[in-house]
Amino acid sequence: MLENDSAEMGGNSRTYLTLKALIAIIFCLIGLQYLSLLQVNEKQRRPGESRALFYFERDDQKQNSLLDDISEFLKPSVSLSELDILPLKATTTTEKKFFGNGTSSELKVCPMIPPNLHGAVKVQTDNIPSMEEMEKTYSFLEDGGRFKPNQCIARHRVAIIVPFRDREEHLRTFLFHMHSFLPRQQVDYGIFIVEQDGAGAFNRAMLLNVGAAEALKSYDFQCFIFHDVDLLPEDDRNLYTCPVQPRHMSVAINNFLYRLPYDDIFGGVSAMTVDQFRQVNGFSNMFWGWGGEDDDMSNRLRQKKLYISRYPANIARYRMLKHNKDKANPDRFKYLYSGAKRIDKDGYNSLKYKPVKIVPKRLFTWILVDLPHLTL
Ligand code: BGN
Repeated sequence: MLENDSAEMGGNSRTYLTLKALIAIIFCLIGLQYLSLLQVNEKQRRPGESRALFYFERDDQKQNSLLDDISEFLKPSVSLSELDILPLKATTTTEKKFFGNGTSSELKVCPMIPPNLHGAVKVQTDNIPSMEEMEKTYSFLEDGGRFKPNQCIARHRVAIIVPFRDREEHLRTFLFHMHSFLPRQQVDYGIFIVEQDGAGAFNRAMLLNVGAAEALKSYDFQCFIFHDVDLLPEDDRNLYTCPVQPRHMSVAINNFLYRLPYDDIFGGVSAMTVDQFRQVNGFSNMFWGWGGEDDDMSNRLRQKKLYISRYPANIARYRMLKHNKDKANPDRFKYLYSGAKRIDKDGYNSLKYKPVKIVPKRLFTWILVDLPHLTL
């Protein structure tokens, strides 16, 4: 009996010891995992390695936004003064507005957070009205696809520049969406459709340079949003405002399973102030055919110590319209690798183009342009 008891006690203490050992091992493993996670984050944050001002935790696609002009509702810990990034020039905090009947009223600067946002919005891609019907629907626009809020003075004057050719249906879908989406954001905006004339290789970057130049001739814009015609924002908290640092806006696209393809991407939809655009000498004019021009801009930004910022991926979501793949430019690698040497002589300062038509229509300014092949 005693023997049995002590054998049982021996068995119990062995089980107890094994249990303790197991618990110790589990704690060690958790510790190691924690340390390795710390290292990964440290690696991701090492200066120069990832220039973006947020990083993805790749597993769950959660992203930490470290700095941006994100509104209070996106990043509640930021103080209002930090957010007030581009107040209108010094004294214009109020403005007198005159009405037809002889009365007038004082306008205040719009609130930092537009009051009538919807969050996720419907993206309509079929049964899009004709241009004529849309002109009636959006009769509140001024020529050139221009809009200004009438309740308050907009904080941001934004030129939306869209490179374009042969995609009439996409254009209608884009305009239909954007002119219902943007007014709620209370920005002072205009849409510039820059169409490349002829059937030669498409030069997206050069069209963006042309759009920037023409937009600035027409109005005192503070920033540009470079926008592909086939991308439609899905959430109106994705504010089309002027950024503190260049902002890559099309973070999460349905076609890429709502994941950022790589950290330095700057294509699709991106925002820069006029000053940032000038600092990097605009886009290179050398990229004929698909691909690389946006990566070249990303390199230019890094070279001039500007940093790509992004809104969180649950807000900066886009739907891509269906289209055939364009022919990739076989020279893009060559120009990409030699880009750093060309930044000061290839870009906005060397831009040449022949405007064929510049027409301020109701829904957009149409810029039809002939692009010459420039040599350095
Ligand atoms: C990249 C393209 C970008 C494009 C993205 C997303 C190049 C350069 C060679 C490395 N870059 O591959 O221009 O925006 O895909 O489609 O092709």
